[in-house]
Amino acid sequence: MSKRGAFIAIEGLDRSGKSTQASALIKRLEAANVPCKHIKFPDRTTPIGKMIDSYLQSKTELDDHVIHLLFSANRWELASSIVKALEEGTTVVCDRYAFSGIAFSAAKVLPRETTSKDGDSTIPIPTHVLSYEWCRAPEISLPAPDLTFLLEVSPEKAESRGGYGEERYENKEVQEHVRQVFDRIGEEIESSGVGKWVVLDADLDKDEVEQSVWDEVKPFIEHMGVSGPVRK
Ligand code: T5A
Ligand code: NA
Repeated sequence: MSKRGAFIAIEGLDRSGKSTQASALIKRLEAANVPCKHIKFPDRTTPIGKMIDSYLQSKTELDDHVIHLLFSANRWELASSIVKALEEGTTVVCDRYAFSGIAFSAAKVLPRETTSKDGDSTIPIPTHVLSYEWCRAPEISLPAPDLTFLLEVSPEKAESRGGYGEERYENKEVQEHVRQVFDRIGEEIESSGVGKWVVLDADLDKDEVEQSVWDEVKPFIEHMGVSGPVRK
């Protein structure tokens, strides 16, 4: 049986350079004659994607449960084509995936924080709108990445990069909550053994990050290869 393609996801906070790195990785794979395909979520071109786009630009309001399910449905629209490509031997590079879906939704907190009294100081307790488990449920059984990069960017660097702040989740508080959920997801992936989770410092120059990505991907594709069925 011929080798299947690798499923590689690039995740991270807003403006961490995911799209830049996904494109760079595709170029490197093409140069190495590895059959590959570049996909991105949200895919704003489908009817569901258009609803997501309108929500992200704050042109429409949607219940938090509804937008979460739309993001997930947007992935399910492409799920069978991802499996098909992998089985045909094509490596798929995915710019954001289910981990963004879980992290951004589970990070949502009510604007009014509950407080608890500790001596003289009041400690804010964030009240989450959607539970982690609820956010994870619709993502179960989607094809699972073999390798996921989490690009870590500092708030200062993210803000200095073009266009930051134009869309709904692009503010410091949301991003900090998202960072915490990404850490939890990374721990779960590492302990489950399904797929590899690699955290990279995305404050560095584009070229340095690109090299770090390639240093992980190259041996993965050449030596370890990807065997067995697509994992879910
Ligand atoms: N979302 C997404 C959910 O809530 N649920 C979901 O299920 C999914 C999939 C839009 C929002 O949707 C949320 C998360 C998001 O808030 P998106 O369409 O992926 O998601 O967002 P984009 O705006 O396309 O992408 P980002 O803002 O996340 O940016 P990227 O892709 O991380 O960054 P990139 O590569 O476009 O770079 C941004 C700028 O920085 C420069 C680039 O040249 C560019 O100008 N740059 C660097 N500069 C210096 N040093 C580096 N290392 C650099 N890397 C990039
Ligand atoms: Na992007």
